[in-house]
Amino acid sequence: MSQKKTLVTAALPYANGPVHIGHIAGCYLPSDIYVRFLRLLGEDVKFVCGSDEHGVPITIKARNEGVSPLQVVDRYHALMGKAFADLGISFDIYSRTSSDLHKQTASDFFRHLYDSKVFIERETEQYYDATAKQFLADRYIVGTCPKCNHDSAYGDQCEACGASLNPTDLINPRSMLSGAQPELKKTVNWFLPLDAYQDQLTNFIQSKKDAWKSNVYGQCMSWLQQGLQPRAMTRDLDWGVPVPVEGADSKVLYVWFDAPIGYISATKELLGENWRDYWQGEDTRIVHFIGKDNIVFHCIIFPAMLMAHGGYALPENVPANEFLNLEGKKISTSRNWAVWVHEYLEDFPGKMDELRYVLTSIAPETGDSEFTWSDYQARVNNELVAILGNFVNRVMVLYQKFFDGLLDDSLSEFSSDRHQEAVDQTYHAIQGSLRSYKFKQGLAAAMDLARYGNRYLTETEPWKVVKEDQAAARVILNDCLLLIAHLRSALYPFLPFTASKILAMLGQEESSELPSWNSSIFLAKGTRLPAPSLLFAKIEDSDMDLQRKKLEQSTTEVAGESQEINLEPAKPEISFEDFQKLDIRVGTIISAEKVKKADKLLHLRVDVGIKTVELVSGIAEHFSPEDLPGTTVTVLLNLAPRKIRGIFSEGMVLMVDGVDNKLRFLQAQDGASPGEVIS
Ligand code: B3M
Ligand code: ZN
Repeated sequence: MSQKKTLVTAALPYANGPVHIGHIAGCYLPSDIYVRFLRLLGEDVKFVCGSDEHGVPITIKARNEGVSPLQVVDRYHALMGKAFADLGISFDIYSRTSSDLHKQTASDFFRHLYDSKVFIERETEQYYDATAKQFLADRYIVGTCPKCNHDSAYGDQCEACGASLNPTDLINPRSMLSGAQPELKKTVNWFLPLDAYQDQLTNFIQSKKDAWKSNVYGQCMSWLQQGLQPRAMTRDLDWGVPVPVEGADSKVLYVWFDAPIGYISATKELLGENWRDYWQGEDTRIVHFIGKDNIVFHCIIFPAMLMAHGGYALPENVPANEFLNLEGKKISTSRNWAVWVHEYLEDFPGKMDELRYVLTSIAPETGDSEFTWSDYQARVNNELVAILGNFVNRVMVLYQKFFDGLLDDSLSEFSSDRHQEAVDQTYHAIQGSLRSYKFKQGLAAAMDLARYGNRYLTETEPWKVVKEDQAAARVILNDCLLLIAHLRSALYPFLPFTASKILAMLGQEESSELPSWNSSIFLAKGTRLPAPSLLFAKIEDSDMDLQRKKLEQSTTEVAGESQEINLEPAKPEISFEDFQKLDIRVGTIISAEKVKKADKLLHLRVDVGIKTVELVSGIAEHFSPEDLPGTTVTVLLNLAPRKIRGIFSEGMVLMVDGVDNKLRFLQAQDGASPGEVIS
């Protein structure tokens, strides 16, 4: 029988922002540990990933920045690939879904289902922007939330009350692209009849009841219990893989159709024709590492696509993690509340394993968890420095001091079985943990071997023994050297950089070979250990203060969670004549007072050169009246007067309505005098 093959995939991150520690803890670190471990065991494993370069998040980012989607994905693909590599995430390939090979693969896959009459062709009504001449993705439609009246809810969700919406639920919908009111227009799309696979999928998921994590299994069963519905696999968009059907010119594949096929394309790019062994062979196992928000796509929709196609293996496991929070808040790319991997590595050069260690120790394996800088510091100082680093360093220093760092005999076996038992026990525990996707537990088992070493040193006190009996001291320290050599193997999946430092400390050449797992450690007679150096350095309080400050200073607070669009949508076009109708002038506030029984309103008197006007302005929550006299402002003068709380307001003070929810006065650069005109 041929050896079992394993294909490990890690979720393809959207190429719309850099990689942060939440991504790493959720998906990339556990998959990397798993793969490194299988490689140690000599298994036939391939590890694929790449950038997810289609989908609306990319086009929104491009729009916000005023660049093309391709420019966005090129930038982030490079940045993400480098961050992963720098942190030792050892993909066999980091590919991308804008590659021709991928487009062809996804297109062929779709065409196969299309030709096999799998899809339902269905006409639906979708919002269309007649000004921008395109159909609108849900995220491109804003309007008033029917549940809470928030006036800029998105077509798929209201960020204010959290309601999940359909675009047609919105009151007074507007297009983000042109500001125009979108119209409903008929369009044809191709739907995958998930309901037709309901039984097959239920059997598949139920067969995983014991093997899969309970959060993953539970989520799948709840989807199945609600009853599956056909789901559109094409979209009326212009960024994505074109739909390979005649007449479908302005349509692309649904991003969640093409993205998982990205795993297949990446395998093809890596292996050529042999890709089939990992996807279609008898002896293959596929493991998808993902975050919890991707469960349904990997456990229901992608398997349904594979079933519909036929000939593919279904995933053996989908060990999804929960979310990592940061200093008490949800990590957010758009609010810049994140620790970015590339910035971490700039601020803490060489400390890759410190981050890997902490993120594995706190991985959100069974529930959401939290990263704080003080916890990071405590774990590095109290565990990596005080336990692991301390053991290795003590042994190296003593060996140098007593024996000049020279091995006078070859080492391969311990002086006592109890050490071998401790080592065997470590390997066994790590193996058991990692086979069942318990990475924290595996790392803890490896660290226990360092604890064992420390205890052994403390018990035997070779620094005392050496005074009476050199040979006996050497026996103790030789045992310690062997323990350290085993530690290198045991730690390798988790802390690969440390593993190679240890190798050098043992006087061994760095080789391209992997450490051995379980046995056959051999240190040759005559080996000279280099001068001792520290494995880890203490993290100072001042560094942590800097990081906390950096986080606070760089975040941009906006109302609502995880908003990808912070800006108001564009408004419909107006003519120059329309603009010329506005009488906008510089003014100076003369006096300001609160309007009685109105928390938000201030009564202002403003000198606008040609006269003094009375204005009622809704800025009381942002400014104290006593601070305002003398402030230069900009006033729209010819707005029809309105009576507000008994006061005639003769115009409007123009404000900048910041994404940070702050109001700022619009002021002329270098100052200006009352009455001067804005044109
Ligand atoms: N890009 C979602 C995400 O980054 C998506 C994963 C695709 S995996 C095929 O959260
Ligand atoms: Zn709402």
